[in-house]
Amino acid sequence: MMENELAALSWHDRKVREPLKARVLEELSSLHIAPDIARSLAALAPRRTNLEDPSNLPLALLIKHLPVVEQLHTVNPGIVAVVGPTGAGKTTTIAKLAARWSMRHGSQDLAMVSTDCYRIGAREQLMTYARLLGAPMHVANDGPQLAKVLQHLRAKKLILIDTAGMGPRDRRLSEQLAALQLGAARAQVLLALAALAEAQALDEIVRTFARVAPAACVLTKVDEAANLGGALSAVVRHRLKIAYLCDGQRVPEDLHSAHRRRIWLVRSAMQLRAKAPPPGNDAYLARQFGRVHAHG
Ligand SMILES: Nc1nc2c(ncn2[C@@H]2O[C@H](COP(=O)(O)OP(=O)(O)OP(=O)(O)O)[C@@H](O)[C@H]2O)c(=O)[nH]1
Ligand SMILES: [Mg+2]
Repeated sequence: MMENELAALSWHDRKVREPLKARVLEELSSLHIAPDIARSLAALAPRRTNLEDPSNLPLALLIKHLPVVEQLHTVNPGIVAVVGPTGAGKTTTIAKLAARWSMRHGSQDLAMVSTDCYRIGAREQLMTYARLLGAPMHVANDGPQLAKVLQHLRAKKLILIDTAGMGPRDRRLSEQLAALQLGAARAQVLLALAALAEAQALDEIVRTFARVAPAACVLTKVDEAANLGGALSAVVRHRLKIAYLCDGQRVPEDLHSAHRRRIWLVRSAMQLRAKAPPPGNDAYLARQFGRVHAHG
């Protein structure tokens, strides 16, 4: 009890002495941003601000430090593999990327590969999109087969590899990631992260898939998330750049460049706050941020 009271006192003191930083902590917490990320962003807050409206500072900091891929108009040519947990939107993202590409360049230089030999219907799903776009679709069951398929497709400018969805604790994941490393070492890996997943789950996913060194992530299901704090915290914590945002099932309309949409993303996080009650009442803030101050 005494500890709580001390934390409350120290949080109150902090609000008086460092109003801007306290404001950042308060505002970011209300967006469900994790305390460690709120703290590290608050540390970057100036003592004074020349912003016309200082209440914009927390969001300005978040927008500034949100890792996004900057030079992205559409997909870069090459080999792109999309990995991630089950149902994160990998195949749909591949369909969106493929459709975007073929709208710009036609489908003659495009191919798709499925390495999903686990889920019934997974290949058919990709095949349906490939047929619609008039692009070839190949399958590969392991690393050597994947290498062979990619060799066969070497003249193509964009090859999109769809992988089987597996959670971070799935024993087969290691096997699948090894096959990808062996068969498609040159592939740029995109990690599909569903924004609606829980903060801790997202964190575990990012840590597990770091093994295949994702170049960036695709934040999917932004339209379905109750709050965006978990997803935003995970990408900032792991400095994982967001390449694309997906906010619906439509192919390809619901795929957007994250760089162009970063302000929109932070605004969406704010709008969601109106719907979901924030955790940031004074007792919560004192517990999270009071003691840090008390310890210096
Ligand atoms: N609302 C919404 N739904 C999406 C989005 N992206 C994908 N979906 C839907 O989510 C479901 C799963 O998408 P898939 O693309 O099959 O996911 P996956 O990661 O390939 O799934 P597995 O291969 O089974 O691991 C489908 O119904 C998609 O239409 C999105 O951004 N928003
Ligand atoms: Mg799939």
